[in-house]
Amino acid sequence: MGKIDPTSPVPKYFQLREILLDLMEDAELPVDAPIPSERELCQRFGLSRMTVRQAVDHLVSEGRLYRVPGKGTFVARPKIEMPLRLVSFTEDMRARGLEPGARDLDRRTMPANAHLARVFDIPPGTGVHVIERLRTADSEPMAVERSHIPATVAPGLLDTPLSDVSLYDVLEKRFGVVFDAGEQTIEAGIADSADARLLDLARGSAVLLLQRRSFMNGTCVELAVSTYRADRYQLHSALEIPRRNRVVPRQ
Ligand code: 16G
Repeated sequence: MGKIDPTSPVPKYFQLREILLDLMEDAELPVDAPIPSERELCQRFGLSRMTVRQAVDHLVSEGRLYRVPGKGTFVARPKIEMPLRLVSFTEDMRARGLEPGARDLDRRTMPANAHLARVFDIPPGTGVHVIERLRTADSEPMAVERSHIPATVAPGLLDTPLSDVSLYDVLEKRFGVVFDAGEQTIEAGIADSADARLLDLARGSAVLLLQRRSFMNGTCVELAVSTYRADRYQLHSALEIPRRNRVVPRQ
C-alpha cells in the first residue's frame, strides 16, 4: 500500500486521495465497500483528522465516494462516459449492459416560439411536440430529457405511449426519421428543485445541461434539452493533434 511522503511538495491530503484511488482501482476497495474510518486512516498514514477529512471530502465531491449518514463512507460506482455519438439513450444503456427506462412526465404540442421556429426553420406558431421524460438505467434516475420535434415530422406521435420505449425507434419505424448528423452543447449547471427531485439529488447539486440537435437531410428534426446527473456522468474525448505538431514521417 502507498505511503505518505512528508518531504513531497504534493499536499498530504492529495497523496492520501491518490492512495485511496489506487486501492479502488486495484479492487481492494470494490464498489459499495466501506473505506476505513477517519480514525483508522489517521493512524495508518500518520495524518491529522483535518487532512484525512480533506482527502475524503474531495473524493465525495468528485463522486468517487459517497456518505451514508450514521453508517460511513463507501466507494461509489464509476461514472458513465457520456457518449459523443448520435446514439439513443436506449442503445447506449443496452451497450453497457444496463436496462434503459423512460417515465413519461409530460407531452404536449405547442406553437413554435421564435427560438424553436429558428431551430427547425419553420414559421412561428407551427406545432412542435414537447416530450418530457425521466430516463433511468436499471431503475436509477439518470437524466430528464425534453425533446422538441416539429409536429409535421411526426404527426400523431403523442398518441404513442413513450414510457419505456425508444423515441428514436418510434421516429424511425413510424415516421421514417433516421438521423444522419447531430451536434451537442454540454455545460455545467445546478439542478433546480423539480429536476433535483426527479433525479434523486439534493437541491443545488451539480448537473450537466445538454442541448442536442439531431438532423436528417440537413434539417433539424429534434432539439433535446436535457439535465444529466453530474455525479453519474463524465466526459471523455479523444484529442486531435493540431496540424503544426503532427510528426511528418521521414522519407
Ligand atoms: C438520447 C438523446 C436525446 C434523445 C434520446 C432518445 C441527449 C443528450 N441525447 O438520450 O436527444 O431524445 O436519446 O432516446 O439528450 P430513446 O430512443 O432511448 O428514447
